[in-house]
Amino acid sequence: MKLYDYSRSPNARRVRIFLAEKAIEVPVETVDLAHGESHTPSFLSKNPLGQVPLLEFDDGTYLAESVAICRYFEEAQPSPPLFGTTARGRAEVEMWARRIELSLFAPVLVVWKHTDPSWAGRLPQVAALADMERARVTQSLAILDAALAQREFLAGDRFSIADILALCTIEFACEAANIWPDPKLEHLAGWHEAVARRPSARA
Ligand SMILES: N[C@@H](CCC(=O)N[C@@H](CS)C(=O)NCC(=O)O)C(=O)O
Repeated sequence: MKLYDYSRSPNARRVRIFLAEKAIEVPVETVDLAHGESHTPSFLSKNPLGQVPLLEFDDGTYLAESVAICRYFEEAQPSPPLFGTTARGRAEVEMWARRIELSLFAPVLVVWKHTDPSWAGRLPQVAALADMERARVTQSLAILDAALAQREFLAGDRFSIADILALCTIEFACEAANIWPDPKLEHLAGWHEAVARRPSARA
């Protein structure tokens, strides 16, 4: 088994943190996204989307999509559980994971692509679109803060993949899109401090 990875990829980091939480070690091969290595014919034959993370199995087959890769490891090694433990708990994790993907990560990506100089030659950057999506990010962060006023972790009293997705997204938003959570969101700040202190967050 092998994990195709790139250190600066927020999606690949999700898998690295997930594996660290479960203390699973998988050999890693770095794909240098900055130099287009995910778009070589060789890599595209593994993942036609040209993206990491990508998991290679020993039989020569592949699994893409960060959450699907995490799901595979959850089933292969259920402990500690990171996708919830009860019918309601699993559904809560799914709800928050969807919200992070669609209402936080997606707009962060738009802001990044429409403001970062590295994208300038690749698409027509639209400042108004970036502003609109930045407002969506602000709204989503406030929703997370309100949720975290009620509980220790996003989906309840247990750390889950929803927290991993939120952590990777928020730190990517700061580093890549220059969006910093308002310090007045004190529940979000407290949660961030706690999850960033977990050893897995260094992954
Ligand atoms: N939905 C995919 C997204 C994967 C993705 O967008 N990966 C980025 C790095 S964060 C990538 O490989 N980009 C290279 C490219 O698209 O050329 C997942 O969750 O794994």
